Amino acid sequence: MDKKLTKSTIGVGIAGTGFIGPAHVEALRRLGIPVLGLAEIDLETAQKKAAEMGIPKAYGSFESLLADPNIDVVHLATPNVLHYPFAKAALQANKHVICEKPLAMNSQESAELVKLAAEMDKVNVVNFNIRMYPMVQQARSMVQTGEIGNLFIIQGSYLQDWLLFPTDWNWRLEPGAGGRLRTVGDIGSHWLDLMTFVSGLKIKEVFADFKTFYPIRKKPAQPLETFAGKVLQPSDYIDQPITTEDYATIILHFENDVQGILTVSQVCSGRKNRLFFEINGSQSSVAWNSERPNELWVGHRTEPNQVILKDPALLAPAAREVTSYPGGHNEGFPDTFKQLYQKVYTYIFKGDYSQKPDFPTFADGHYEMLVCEAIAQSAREKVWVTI
Ligand code: SOE
Repeated sequence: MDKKLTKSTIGVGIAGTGFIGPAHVEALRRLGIPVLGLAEIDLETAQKKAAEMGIPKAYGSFESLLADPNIDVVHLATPNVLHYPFAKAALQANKHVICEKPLAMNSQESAELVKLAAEMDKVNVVNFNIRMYPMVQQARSMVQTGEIGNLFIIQGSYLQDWLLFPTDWNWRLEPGAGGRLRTVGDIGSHWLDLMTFVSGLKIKEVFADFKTFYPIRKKPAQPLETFAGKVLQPSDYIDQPITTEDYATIILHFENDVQGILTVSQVCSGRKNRLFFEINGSQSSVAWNSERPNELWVGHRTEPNQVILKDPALLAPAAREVTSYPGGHNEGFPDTFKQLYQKVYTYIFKGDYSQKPDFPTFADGHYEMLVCEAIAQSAREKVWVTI
């Protein structure tokens, strides 16, 4: 019989210590959930990272982390190519899994993970953290209560600039590590997940147009961590052909005849990490920008527009639930991880996995893979593709 999991008995392990792994660890600690062990590509790296992060156990391989009977939950924050094999092995080893997006390299793999998680009765999560911003939850509540009216248009963008220069390099540029889709898979997946979450509508069909502005980039001799290329001097580079997209615009047809349009890019100078959406309905509009996450714009036709500032006293119950601080005390990116794991671990500790989860699961990750594959096919064949 499985042991009863509580904050004092649970064993959490993590694989991946780049840009995002430490965000997982920090959020868990803020919730009073200790991280027991860390796996890296070899024991020396694991011991160094574990010492830096104050994690008691270091494993020189993912297999040795899984072999530890004290590990109950595994967080996967590795390059994308490892998500599927690691999630599969973790489920087979009877562990709960919290995986970074995208869940897998293709929809065959993600479908298999959905099935396996159900068979093993394990909690399965895809780290779509952006759902957990209070003002995102507020927008969703406003859609649900009818304040926006019948939805007409869902529009927006996700723009970054950290791959603007041909000397900018990261594993995400290489299809073997990051997948055949880059900008769409890396950041478009967040926007697409968010819009199906906020609107409650699935995407029926897509038409996509891609551009790779740099068909050749300069790859540094040394491996780099995400965003780190910005501070390096351009020296010792090798030419590397690029097949993944720097930019995409995608026309979307949602259920209920709702029209959508999304632009994603990693080469927009000045846009650091800006996810923007605007939803226009028959009553009003709502818009949000992740670089100003504590504000929600509400647009009206017959009265002045509003900007709602994050203040739990003024928010809908679902938004209040993911808010930790009073009005005027800003919450941001790291807080979304904390709020997501608060929901996930509450669910794990309750122990009844037949209940509907209130967080993104492998089923959501699989749906995202299907949407992304349709987008890739549309860009390739220049046709509308049905999901
Ligand atoms: C890099 O583009 C990246 O770190 C994504 O992988 C994340 O999901 C997003 O949070 C920020 O940018």
